[in-house]
Amino acid sequence: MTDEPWWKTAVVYQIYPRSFADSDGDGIGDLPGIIGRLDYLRRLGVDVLWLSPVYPSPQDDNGYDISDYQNIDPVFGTLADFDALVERAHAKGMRILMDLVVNHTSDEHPWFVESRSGKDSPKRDWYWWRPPRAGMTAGQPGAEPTNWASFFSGPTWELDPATGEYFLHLFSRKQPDLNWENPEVRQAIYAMMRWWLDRGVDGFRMDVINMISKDTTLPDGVTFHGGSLGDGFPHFISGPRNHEFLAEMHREVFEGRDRPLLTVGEMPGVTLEQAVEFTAPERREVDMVFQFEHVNLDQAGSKWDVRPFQLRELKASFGRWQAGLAEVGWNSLYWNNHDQPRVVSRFGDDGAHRVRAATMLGTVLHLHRGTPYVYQGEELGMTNAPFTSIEDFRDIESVNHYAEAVAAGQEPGAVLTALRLMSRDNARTPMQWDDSPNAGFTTATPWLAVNPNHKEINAAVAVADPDSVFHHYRRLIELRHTEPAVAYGDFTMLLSDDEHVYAFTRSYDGVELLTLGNFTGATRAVDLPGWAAAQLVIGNYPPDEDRNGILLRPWEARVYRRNA
Ligand code: TEU
Repeated sequence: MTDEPWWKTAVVYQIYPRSFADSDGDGIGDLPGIIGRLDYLRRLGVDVLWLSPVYPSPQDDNGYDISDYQNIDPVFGTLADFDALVERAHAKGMRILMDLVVNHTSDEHPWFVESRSGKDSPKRDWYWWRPPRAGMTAGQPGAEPTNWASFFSGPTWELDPATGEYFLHLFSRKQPDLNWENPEVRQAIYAMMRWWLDRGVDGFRMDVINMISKDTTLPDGVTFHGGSLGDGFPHFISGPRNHEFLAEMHREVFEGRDRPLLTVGEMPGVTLEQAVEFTAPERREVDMVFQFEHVNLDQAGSKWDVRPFQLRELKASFGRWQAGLAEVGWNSLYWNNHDQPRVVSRFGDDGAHRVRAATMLGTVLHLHRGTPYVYQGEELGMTNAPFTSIEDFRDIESVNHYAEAVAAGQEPGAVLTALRLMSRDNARTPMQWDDSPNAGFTTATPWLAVNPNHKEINAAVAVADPDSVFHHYRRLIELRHTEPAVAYGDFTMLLSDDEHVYAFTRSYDGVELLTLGNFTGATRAVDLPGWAAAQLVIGNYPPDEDRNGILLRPWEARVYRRNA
């Protein structure tokens, strides 16, 4: 298997720098804070560290609004700190992945400042400027060039009164979309990417990289519930030149570099068929994509319309992606990131069975075929936060949604209930290092409150306890490194109609692995003859003496191994 890419046996750990470790007592995490925790990460055994954005930014969307692509925001440190982080991480055998946010910049980026300075600015065409809708005047309700709704509430167009034109922003009005149709834009981005690779980074996680090619005719979208805003998705997701742009980026940035690198495209709304194309090795676009199907299963319409999650649907979704990317391409595997609520609260049990549920979820995910991503705190079984009022939230998406929904007449209590379940701030509460007042994250007041459960749930306690979520994740990562069937094995879903138990096999080179996960708090019998006597390679309970059948205890996970 020596000709397989290195990332097929790798596990990535995502750091949200703002919430990871604060070294200078300003309540916000920083690069020296990360350096101070590298030994913890090495102990966990991860191969790659992906940093959410640390570039200079007005922080309207916590750094996903970048005002300088080639520097570090002072709140996180300096370029020297960054170089030190790369050097120390490399010395400890871990690679560094940068977040690449090039669908949009900050409105404070010099490119946009220049672009908005006038209609004849040489950079005018670097962004999407359009006059008001035909027959309407600038500023009139509905005069926006399209009816698209932005991700963070309201329309995707903002009027610039000085020139009477609108600019496009799929996210906040402080995140204007770059115009990838313009080759100068693309070349500027590629040059910046080469600069980071020359500096020693090992690849990029590419933010919403399937939104960079829009339908240039900018059609209206179908309106939502008879409202005035419409769905722009079909017009900017995986658009006509998306493949061309990524192949060009590959040629301009990655080709000919002999170091092992990694590219992962974050792609909301990507279909399996598209993912095959984006990740087919001979097309040279990206190594793997983040898809969203499994994290949309508990949503009825918008993300705030939460509905109960069905295990059968989760299995059907993962099963389809496993099969679809079996021959060509590769999966990313994740439960969590900085945009998703905590998985143990979402698909597990964050009460009495928290440790078993977290370890079961980790086992099921890590035994799939693909590259697993661990989001900071997931390896501790960190939970959603007990937000009590809108003042507790910081995320622009949550804050804007609350204001818009309440203004539209929704009951504030109901809006808060949905935010408590789905807000991105659930993932962003500070990392829980110990049981001290601010969880060892900071000596100051943290930018977002620490979860009070850090008294029980924290890294110090977990590292000292061999049965903790931490050590279970460590063993899962080690298993991927040592058991080729975990990395390369063929995947077969079993018991696809079972509503309670997740079951599948992996097989490779005469070895077969069976993974079982009980997604309930009740005991469940599993009827899979021939397995009870196989070798148990990992589990989250003490081994069961009964070798005649398999009876899974609440939230139990087991991985068996046998020769095929
Ligand atoms: O997110 C892209 C994205 O579409 C979602 O994950 C988004 O957070 C969610 O749909 C909102 O409901 C990426 C980043 O991960 C996210 O943090 C940024 O806010 C966004 O792009 C803009 O850069």
